[in-house]
Amino acid sequence: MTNLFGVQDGGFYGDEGPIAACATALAESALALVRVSGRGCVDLISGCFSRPEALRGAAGNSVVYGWIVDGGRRIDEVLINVYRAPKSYTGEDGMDISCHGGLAAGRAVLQTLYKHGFRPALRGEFSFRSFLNGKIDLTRAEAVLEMVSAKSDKGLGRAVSRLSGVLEQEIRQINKLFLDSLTEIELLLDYSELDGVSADDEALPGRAAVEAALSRLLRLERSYRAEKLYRDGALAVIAGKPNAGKSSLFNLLLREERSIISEIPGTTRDWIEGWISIEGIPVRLADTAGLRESEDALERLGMERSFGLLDEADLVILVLDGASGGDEVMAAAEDFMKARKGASVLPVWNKADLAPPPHGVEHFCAANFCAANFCAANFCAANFCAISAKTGDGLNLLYERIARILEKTAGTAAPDPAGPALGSGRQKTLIDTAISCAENALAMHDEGLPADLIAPSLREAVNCLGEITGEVSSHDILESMFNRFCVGK
Ligand SMILES: Nc1nc2c(ncn2[C@@H]2O[C@H](COP(=O)(O)OP(=O)(O)OP(=O)(O)O)[C@@H](O)[C@H]2O)c(=O)[nH]1
Ligand SMILES: [Mg+2]
Repeated sequence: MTNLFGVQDGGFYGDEGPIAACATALAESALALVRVSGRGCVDLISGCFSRPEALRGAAGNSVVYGWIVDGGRRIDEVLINVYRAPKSYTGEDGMDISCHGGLAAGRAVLQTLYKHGFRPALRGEFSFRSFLNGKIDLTRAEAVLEMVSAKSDKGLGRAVSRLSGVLEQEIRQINKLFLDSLTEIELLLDYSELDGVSADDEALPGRAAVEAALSRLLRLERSYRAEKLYRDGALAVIAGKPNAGKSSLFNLLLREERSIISEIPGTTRDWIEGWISIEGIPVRLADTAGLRESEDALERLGMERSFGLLDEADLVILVLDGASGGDEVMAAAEDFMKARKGASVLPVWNKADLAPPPHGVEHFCAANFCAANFCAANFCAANFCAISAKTGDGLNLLYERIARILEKTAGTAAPDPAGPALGSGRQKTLIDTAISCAENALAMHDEGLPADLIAPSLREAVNCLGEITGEVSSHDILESMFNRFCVGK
């Protein structure tokens, strides 16, 4: 049979043949889950199951106990969840086989299934079948992918919102606005033909609908930066002079003794990094070598690497040694800000347990630095944050400041978590094109062009939105998308 991609073979996306894969990691664990789906899968498993009749007679959404067997040999003691089409993830008959965890058991069960007529599932093939059978649209399929790779609670929450169809509904509603406008244009054109009225004399039918669609598209487009921040995270680099307490702060934020801390200046050479979550934002945090004039070749190499990271940083956490005195701290901050103009910098007054910052340090900062006219955008917006990396005092304020600056840099302040938002670069590209189409249509109308010349732009917008949900999609786009899933999903 020819499958969806025109291939005369069972082993490709789009056929309905029986497939099997391990849905959990093949590693030491209590349980492993082997998932199967496709035409005839219940009969095939019955051929290697200790209680074939119980399995064949099992209703959908029921559990059957028994052994996977190969000839006379027992392979594993399992529980099988049976699903009957269309009430399953894929929309086909399917089963989830709970077997013993670990490398050997899952593999042995899979090998037995392959011997009995299953083929290994391709990446994302279960989700692909779910899409083909109309169980999920493409935005929901992408949300599945996001859930698997979510790094924080907020990232997960947003993926769940897309999985529940919030984005899909918004896209369909916007699409309807374009379609309403197109219907009105077509009516006008038909009417013009009949009555000899020129279409160019008329106002653009459904202009208000196109304007409403455009404003909703622009809202979606803006949502993407926030989504990217919560999904992919940001790079925050801890920098400052040697001995300022950078590694102490790094360890404190990471909650583990990862970096070496010592009173000897120049302790950290190579940069070290780890992931943390700050108010739901995944943050890749890096500790770097202290910045100073040095003759030591290794230390200089370390500093060069620090500079490389600073160039990439979304935020620099500039650690200043409060114990060195107010003038010294301000001079160090000023030097850094001058050297890194335009960077997003959060100055941190460390060692506040030894030397608390002067009263009203925020005002102090504004007075000194804005007047100096080099830090208006970043520095004063952030202000000093006083902490002690030794006692942990001031940490909550630091978390809050980091989150606000990252949100500000991403151009989003606390986006509505329940509202529709884009979740992938693919969706963003298509939304951008739909926006251009809507803008073109309105501009053409402003120039007085007739409705029949404007209609193609609106049709293109409709196509873009259809591609987002998957109503309009070429096979290679689908294949490349589902290829990014893990096997078993
Ligand atoms: N009292 C006090 N001591 C601190 C604080 N933060 C760091 N220290 C001490 O300052 C010294 C230097 O700390 P590190 O964290 O190694 O400093 P660093 O900036 O990473 O130094 P380099 O890696 O050499 O660039 C250590 O002796 C720390 O215990 C603080 O908030 N209070
Ligand atoms: Mg260090």
